[in-house]
Amino acid sequence: MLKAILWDVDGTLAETERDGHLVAFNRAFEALEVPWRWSETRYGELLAVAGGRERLLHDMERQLRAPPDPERRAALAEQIHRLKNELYAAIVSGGALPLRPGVAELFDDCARAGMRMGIVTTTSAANVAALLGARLGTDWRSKFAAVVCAEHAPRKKPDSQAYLRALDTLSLRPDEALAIEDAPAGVTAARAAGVAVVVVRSFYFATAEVEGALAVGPSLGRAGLGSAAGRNA
Ligand code: XBP
Repeated sequence: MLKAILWDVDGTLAETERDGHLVAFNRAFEALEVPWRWSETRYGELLAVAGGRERLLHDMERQLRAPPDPERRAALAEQIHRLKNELYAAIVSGGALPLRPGVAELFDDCARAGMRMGIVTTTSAANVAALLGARLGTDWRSKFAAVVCAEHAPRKKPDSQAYLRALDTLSLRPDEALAIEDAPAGVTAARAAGVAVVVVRSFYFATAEVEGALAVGPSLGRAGLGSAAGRNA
């Protein structure tokens, strides 16, 4: 029996990657006079690496103008990432990132039905608080029975750690939860924890190959009904 919905954050609740993190990364590069920018396309490639700081370090391996010394690179990645998160918080608190279609409705349906909800993400607790505080108000945390972020599960998706942690917090068996994800790494993470997954395609993973999902659809909105499992449409 289904007892909880486990929500991924970035790309699933809102288009945070394209409209939030990418914009904030480029603003941070500019503010810190870092001599490169990320295009929408390049950021899409970099999303194969989970975690903003890890993504920066990965990109620096091919940036000719990145510091050659590993320690200086790590320090620069740290500095950019910290500022990126401040700028991201400013973007979301400014109201620029609406929830995707159907998300608020499903939050309400779950509340009415007494269905518990959890957040399972590889982004930081501060980024989750910024987004959900802006969209749901200051008592957003009370709507979720578990909130698992990068700080609680440092082994990022596709590792199953965040999902296992959420199941543990909720005292649930994997077959009592359903994950909602947008990215293949998230699907792998949920499946590795034994949790079934529904995929709502986001901007960056619109055509990505997805394996093992229960259903794949364009959004949770009523106008766009999901396809049956395996069709990947
Ligand atoms: C998405 C991520 C994150 C964000 C950026 O996580 O991989 O790294 O892109 O956030 P999820 P940080 O899909 O699990 O929500 O800069 O805090 O890593």
